[in-house]
Amino acid sequence: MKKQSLLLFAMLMIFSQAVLQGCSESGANSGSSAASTEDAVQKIELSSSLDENIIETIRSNPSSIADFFPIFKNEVSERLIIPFSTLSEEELFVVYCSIVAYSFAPYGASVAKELADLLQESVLDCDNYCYLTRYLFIEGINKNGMPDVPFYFVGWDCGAVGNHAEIFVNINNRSLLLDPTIGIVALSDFNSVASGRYLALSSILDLSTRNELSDYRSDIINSLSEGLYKPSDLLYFFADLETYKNPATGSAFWPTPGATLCGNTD
Ligand SMILES: [Ca+2]
Repeated sequence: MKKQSLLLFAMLMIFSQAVLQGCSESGANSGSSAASTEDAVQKIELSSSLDENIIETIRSNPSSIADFFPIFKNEVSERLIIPFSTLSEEELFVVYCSIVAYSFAPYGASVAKELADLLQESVLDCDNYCYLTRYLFIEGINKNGMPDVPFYFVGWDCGAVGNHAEIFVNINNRSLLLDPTIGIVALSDFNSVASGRYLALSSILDLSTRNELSDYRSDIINSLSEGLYKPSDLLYFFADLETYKNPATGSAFWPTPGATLCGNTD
């Protein structure tokens, strides 16, 4: 009996990790309007601030992200238009950390959670990009003296964007959505996204540099702009990195609509 209980516990933990770490595209919309709606998204092709030597320097010395931030600021500041041209220094730094995390590795299955492991991964997926964004931000502010700000790690499942992780950051009463898996940022808050409010395409900034996941990127942009996220898509909402990395229970026990109603946890 004891062995059976242990086996069941082990299976639940493995299953819950799979749910937490997954980034399925299966639930994504195949909206044909996505290609046309992307035209209004602010798209900036970054080059100098994501130079390969810079990324490798940050990989070997993460706190150096603070030193390279001015290059990013110079590259985007003249090109951003309303509303992104109003981003503060702190908001721009959060955006920079998310796009550096995006730049570290292409998309693929990963279970890494610690900074040293994340830095060496050859591929990353949604939750790992979120961990890395937070780590890089902490490394950066410890060096440049910027204030810490709340990061909210949000997981969705079974809805418009499938199994996916994103970050909401609140700075001076304004919220940014960071999606380092696909290299986009949106000026929106959790309640607006979760309740399916329409979002102006001009409030979405595309800083992606890879062609991978282009259909999924279009699906997420379409889901944000058309208000296709639903409260019942919520799988998790973690307010700190450590709890996000090591939840008190496996996802099969989470009292959220995404965990309770989604077929993944049956
Ligand atoms: Ca993962």
